Amino acid sequence: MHEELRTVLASAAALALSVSPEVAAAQTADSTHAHQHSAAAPAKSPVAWDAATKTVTFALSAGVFNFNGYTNGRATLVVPPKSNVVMNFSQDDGTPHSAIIIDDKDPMPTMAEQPAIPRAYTNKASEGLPQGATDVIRFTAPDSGSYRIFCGVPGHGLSGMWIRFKVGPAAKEPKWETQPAG
Ligand SMILES: [Cu+2]
Repeated sequence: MHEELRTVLASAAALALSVSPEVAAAQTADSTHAHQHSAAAPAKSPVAWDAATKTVTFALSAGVFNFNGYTNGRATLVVPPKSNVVMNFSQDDGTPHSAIIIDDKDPMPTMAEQPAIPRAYTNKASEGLPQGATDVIRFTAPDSGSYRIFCGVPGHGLSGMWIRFKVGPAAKEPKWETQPAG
């Protein structure tokens, strides 16, 4: 091996060594912080209600194969009949994810098919949106019904990436109900 090449390789290796531990430490610090934050401050409600316009605004975050930290139907968004639903979707995970409203029934589909409510899905419902992407889902709630907010990327919903969406015939305002993982 030429001496010059050897030197270049050695400094490349040194650079890699000098950078990686910092990056690793930063990532560890970030994830530690995120865990402490969610443990210390149980999520404030992601739902807001404007009674004058009957509008439900819901912050829907795609996490690591979960929505707002919940999987397998352990969180439910309940909305009043005929309310205007605005879901602000944010894709906060490194794996592509999407959201689509499907019927509350088993067996679930493998991936996104037709939404159970017209227009109730994100862009790229089957392919998934990349990390950092946002989308707004807008639709009018029906009179009643039980649904699931499901990730349409193949296999994600079946692996647990879904929560519940219900139209409560007697609901006067939206509610966000959660249960512990188990
Ligand atoms: Cu997904």
